[in-house]
Amino acid sequence: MLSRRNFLGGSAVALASVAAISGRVQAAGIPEASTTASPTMQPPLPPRRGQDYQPVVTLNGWTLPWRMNGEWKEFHLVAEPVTREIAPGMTVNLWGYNGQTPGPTIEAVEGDKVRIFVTNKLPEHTTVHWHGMLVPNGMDGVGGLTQPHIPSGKTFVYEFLLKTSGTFMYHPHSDEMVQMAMGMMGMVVVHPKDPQFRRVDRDFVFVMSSYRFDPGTSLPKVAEMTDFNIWTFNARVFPGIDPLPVRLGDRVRVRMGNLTMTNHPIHLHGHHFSVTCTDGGWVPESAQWPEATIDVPVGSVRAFDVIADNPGDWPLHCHKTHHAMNAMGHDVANFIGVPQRALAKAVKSVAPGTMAMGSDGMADMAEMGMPLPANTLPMMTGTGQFGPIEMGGMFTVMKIREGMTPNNYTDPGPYKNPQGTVAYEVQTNAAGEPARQPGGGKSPEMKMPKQPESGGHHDHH
Ligand SMILES: [Cu+2]
Repeated sequence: MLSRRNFLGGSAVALASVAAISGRVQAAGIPEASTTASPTMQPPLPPRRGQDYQPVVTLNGWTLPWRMNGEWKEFHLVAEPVTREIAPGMTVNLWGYNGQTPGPTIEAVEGDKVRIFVTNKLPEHTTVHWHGMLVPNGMDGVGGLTQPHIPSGKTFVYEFLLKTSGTFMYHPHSDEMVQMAMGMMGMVVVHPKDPQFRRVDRDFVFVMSSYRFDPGTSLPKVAEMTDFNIWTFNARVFPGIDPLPVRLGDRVRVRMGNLTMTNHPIHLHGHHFSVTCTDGGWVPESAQWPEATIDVPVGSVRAFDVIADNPGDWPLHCHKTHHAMNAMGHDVANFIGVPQRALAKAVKSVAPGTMAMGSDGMADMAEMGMPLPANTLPMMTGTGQFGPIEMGGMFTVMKIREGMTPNNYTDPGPYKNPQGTVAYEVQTNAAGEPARQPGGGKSPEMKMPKQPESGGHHDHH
């Protein structure tokens, strides 16, 4: 069974007495903790040895390097305060692992024995829970219940055998409300032992998190339970979220964890896909059905597989409109249908904070006299090749292109639509009315079915 024999790099001497281990020797036995503070997507980490697999790419993130120690795959997580750029223009103070939040993706293979060192550099105790993973009870990371909390400044070790492949998450079960609201989370991807099982060409992963930042501040309100205003994929919002560059014809997997306090219906344009994996394991093919939107419940993982057979720039986003936008007040008055330029000006003079909607879009809020406080983001933003995109939050783009080289994840730029395949403007008549078929619109010839005088049911013939 799993033993601690290899804790000091396989030295049998170490067995003599645990008490004899000096801090220095113990430190030498701990793998170096890699760290990065960059929100730039790091290249996938291919397996150097052991079973072959297609490594995942973490949006605006990275995979934690490991080392082999005998038959153990060793990782080192460091829980610590971090800064995170949510998108250019907004940088916040959060907690995370190894230099950023979310923590690095932990990637391994079914059947691996993993040893994960966790060093706590937070100002309070913590633990790491391995969400969805089939571990011995004492490795489950529930502070007080399955282990003592890891005190500030201490290092604990988790050791377990990866019994099943799939997509999982990690987060504290220790002052959970505060620590998860502060961004303590990450993803675990366990590849199947059989490299051909459900193999894909590109494999993306991210975790969804939400925060309440009052505009102009850089610390989230950790006691907020419902009224969040920053909705993220991997602690980034559009247009700060990496696109998903894909080669035309690739089989693509997108693995999504949800550690926010509400569900997210994630929608991919231009394709149909199937959910192939949850945090409970692989979905049998006989149980899959085609979808264009998949709801990711709270505390769950959903992964879908899609054949990228439709070239273009396809949004991948949460379908709750307030999750595809950024901070700022949402309780703005609605004057849609009223000529707004003049009205907005007049109303704003007596009611500051009022803004026009439904006449000019939200792209030019600054022009409409809505100055942004420091360190926040426009509610709807981003620019595409045809103009403002007017989105924020949980929104990114799958960019499907012919002939992209495998393992190239650089942004290919805007899609060059073939001639004649873009929605276009038509000429209208002098009155400004679009041309309609004769009789259209007024429908004088159209007869409505006669309602029986007495009401009740319709008369069908
Ligand atoms: Cu959502």
